[in-house]
Amino acid sequence: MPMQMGFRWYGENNDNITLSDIRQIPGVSTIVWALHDKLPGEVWEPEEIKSVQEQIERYGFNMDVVESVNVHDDIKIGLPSRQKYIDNYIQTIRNLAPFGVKVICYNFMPIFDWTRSDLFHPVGDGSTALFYQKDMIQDDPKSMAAYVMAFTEKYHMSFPGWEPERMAKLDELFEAYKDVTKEKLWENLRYFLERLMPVCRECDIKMAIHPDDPPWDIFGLPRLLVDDAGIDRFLHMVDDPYNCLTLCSGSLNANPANHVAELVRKYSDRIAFAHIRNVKHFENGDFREASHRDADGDTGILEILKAYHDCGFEGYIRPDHGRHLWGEKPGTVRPGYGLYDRALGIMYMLGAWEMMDKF
Ligand code: DNO
Repeated sequence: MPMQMGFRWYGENNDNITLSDIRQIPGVSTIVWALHDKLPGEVWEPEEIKSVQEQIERYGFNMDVVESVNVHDDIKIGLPSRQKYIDNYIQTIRNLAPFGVKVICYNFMPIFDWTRSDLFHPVGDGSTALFYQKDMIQDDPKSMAAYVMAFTEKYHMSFPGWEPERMAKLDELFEAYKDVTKEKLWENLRYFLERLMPVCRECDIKMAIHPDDPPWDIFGLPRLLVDDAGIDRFLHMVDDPYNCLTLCSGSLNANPANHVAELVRKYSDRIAFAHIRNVKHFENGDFREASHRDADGDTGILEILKAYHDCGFEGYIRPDHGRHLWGEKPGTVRPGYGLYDRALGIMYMLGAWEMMDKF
């Protein structure tokens, strides 16, 4: 079986892109989906999942990949109340299984998910892209959160991991995380996964952790999945074929010292889901997201695709963030998740892949 191409979709009334739009991109078989109105820790109910299934299957897609079932902070912090949230997570896994879900993408980043300082940064050719200005993301989490929340309010869209309900309690969250050292966070991750693994085996669902984006500590909060050593530790810590990776090339490559193609070759048997994103580095440590074409960034997209191909990768893959093109602007598009650049990315990836298949 070849690798399976996916496209992230935020759901009906939550995404300007429709399933009918996605249907017109050649080669897509999987909708990468989630119940975006669920807060971390809530159970996903079968009837809620079923209504998404009806929408997705009507267009001939499968719903094999969920991105994400987010993890409640109490699990990451290691509070006694984590037991309830782990039970809820397990119930969600059980509820997803009958719908054919095979992979759950999630992350274990404290407080914030992916972090950027500019969501619509001019690229120079008329398009815009996500941008990270290193000196703006040092010691002022509140202004960072205020920037994202202002966007959220103005355009009536919330981002997973940046739920307004959580951001409103930022002081409390920082206080709750204050004793969570890197080692404690590792321990809490291990505790969580060890409880999930028997259920994952029973349900045939892989847990695929997303690396930390960017791959370094921010605002004094520890981050774990940042490099080869972190990935190696993670996979050995819970050495189970259902404990897998979402290998996100762009997240990892924001640190130019990470060599993603080598990581693919080393860990291919534990990669359930591949995110392909290109990144352009600047000398001062800033970075901007780029088109998928190899030459447009510094991530080594072709080398990474070659590594997946050589390893006989049969998992799921999706274009990750793209630029905003052809009239896509704040209010009409989710930052990083426009239609056009991701569709171009798919064609680029499929072109490279089919060339390797045939010749
Ligand atoms: C950003 C995404 C992440 C990812 C989560 C997975 O666009 O790659 O937000 O979905 O970290 O839990």
